[in-house]
Amino acid sequence: MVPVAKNQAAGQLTSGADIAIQSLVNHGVETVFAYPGGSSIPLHQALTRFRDRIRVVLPRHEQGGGFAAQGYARTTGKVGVCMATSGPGATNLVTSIADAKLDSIPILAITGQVGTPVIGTDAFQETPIIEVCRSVTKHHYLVTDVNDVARILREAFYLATTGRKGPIWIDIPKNVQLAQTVPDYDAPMNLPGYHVEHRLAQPEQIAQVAAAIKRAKRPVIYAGGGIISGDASEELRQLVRKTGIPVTMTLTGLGGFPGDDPLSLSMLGMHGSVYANYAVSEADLLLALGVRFDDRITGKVSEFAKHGKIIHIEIDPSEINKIREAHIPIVSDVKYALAELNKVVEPPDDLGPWIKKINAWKKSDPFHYDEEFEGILPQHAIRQLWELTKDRDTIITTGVGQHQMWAAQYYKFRQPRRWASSGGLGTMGFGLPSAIGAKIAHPDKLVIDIDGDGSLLMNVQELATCYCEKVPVKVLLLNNMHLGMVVQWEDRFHAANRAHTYLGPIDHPEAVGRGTTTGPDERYPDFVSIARSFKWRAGCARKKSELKAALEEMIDSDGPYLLEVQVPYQEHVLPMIPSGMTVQDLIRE
Ligand SMILES: Cc1ncc(C[n+]2csc(CCOP(=O)(O)OP(=O)(O)O)c2C)c(N)n1
Ligand SMILES: [Mg+2]
Repeated sequence: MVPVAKNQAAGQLTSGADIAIQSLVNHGVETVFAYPGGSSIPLHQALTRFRDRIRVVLPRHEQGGGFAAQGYARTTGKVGVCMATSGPGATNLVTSIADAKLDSIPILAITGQVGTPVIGTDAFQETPIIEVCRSVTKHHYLVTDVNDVARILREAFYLATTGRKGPIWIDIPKNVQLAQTVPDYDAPMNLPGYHVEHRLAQPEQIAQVAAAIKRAKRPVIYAGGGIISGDASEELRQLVRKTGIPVTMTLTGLGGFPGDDPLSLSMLGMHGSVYANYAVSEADLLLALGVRFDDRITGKVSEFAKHGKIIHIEIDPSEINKIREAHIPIVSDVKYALAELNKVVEPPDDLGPWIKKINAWKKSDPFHYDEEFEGILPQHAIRQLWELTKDRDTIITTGVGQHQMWAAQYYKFRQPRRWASSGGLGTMGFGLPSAIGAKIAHPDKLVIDIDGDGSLLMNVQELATCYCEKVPVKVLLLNNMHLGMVVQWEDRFHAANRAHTYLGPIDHPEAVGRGTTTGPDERYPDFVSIARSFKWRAGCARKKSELKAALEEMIDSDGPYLLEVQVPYQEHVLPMIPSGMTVQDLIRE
């Protein structure tokens, strides 16, 4: 039974807007990231009637609201809710929804729409947003009847959180928000063809997997975001305890298994560890768990794990055999499948030689950088941050670029849901707003956005949200004054020809690749002044000797704090397997 809220007596005529917000309350929503406008005013008015149960956070850009909802969802597993008005408000949300789709993050986007009588007339602030978002959502609704609001909200939460999770978009015209009806919050769902409850591994499949593990000589687990979103981290740990099989993780799978465990092979793929890529390439059995064989993982697909038998456990049947054919394909909830497997699995007969080989690779080819470098290298800054925070419950978010890859390499996550980073879409601007959502969900945890200068600038307006909404996140800004990741590709594949990747004034020599030093002394823009004008505390570290104290000051500060660390732009993220290539083409230096 859904409890009837105190401001809605049973059987009472209620507006569509109030029904929508009551439905959020009924589904346990405590925070909504919402930016208002003409078409969503009734929804916002309704939100004020639920002040005691829902906190409304006003982002400074709808994309920021969408990413804040994602930070909330990624670090809790619950549905993140964002809201915007029609037209530009709705289109500003699109990127964050597309981002959630590719990483299977449960998000609910609610938008106001122009009234149904004028839909299709190019009315003021009309965009056919359901047409726009059709292919970047798991499902979407244009609500045309107030009697559908409660049912659709119910379906939306069910769809977002079951099977392969993902974003749902509900577009509610203003007249539907204002229309009244007697709501039925228990109205039956109407989802023909959606039967995720059947996706469970069968006993004979589990037996096949157990037999394959028993026979394996060189097994590797390739664990993805599905381990996190399927809450299967504990089952994965148990499987490793029982079998001794080493684990490599995708970007979105980090924390699914402890990054500093001796059996962790760290990240796999383009910027993954040498040893993870070697291990997968030589494996005779690859256990692919909650993964989708993304091209940043596989490189040249025909060469990927080509000596091994592949077991693919995945909840979305459309991922099975999509990129790489599996010898044992299993459509299942991964938590269930691993729990069943753990009941019967036995360790392979002798993993000794395999583990020895892996340990030799780990020793000869660890992640490394020039520790003697006199300035601050970004890798060094992240390793220091890890040293200083590893024993605290810390959540890390990132922008997209080199700093993101170094964060994935050098910050060792021990627990799931402590890492929020845009994997599939790779969206710059993700770091700061997602940190806001994470901090609101976890006020007691330390939340740090490790960001790049290009990425931070893309949603820099969210500095205001942090200050005004009292959300004390930290930003560790690795400022190289360049779009570092693109610079790296220019250096490697385009003879270092700079093509609009310098973020300073165009008359600087760096703009055409003629800078000789580690970059201009005076950084542009002045991020410390920017942060301070948003009433953040801020500091800057240029010298290696200043770094530790500067990080400590950031970590220990009570309010929002931005630490700019000035780093050179010449550094490359290594190792690197160039796009579409193989482990034989791996670049080390
Ligand atoms: C919205 C968006 N636009 C463009 C890109 C392409 N891109 C990927 S990484 C990158 C550079 C990022 O620069 P910065 O945030 O400073 O990080 P750095 O690589 O310097 O650490 C760019 C432009 C992107 N990923 N997202
Ligand atoms: Mg940069």
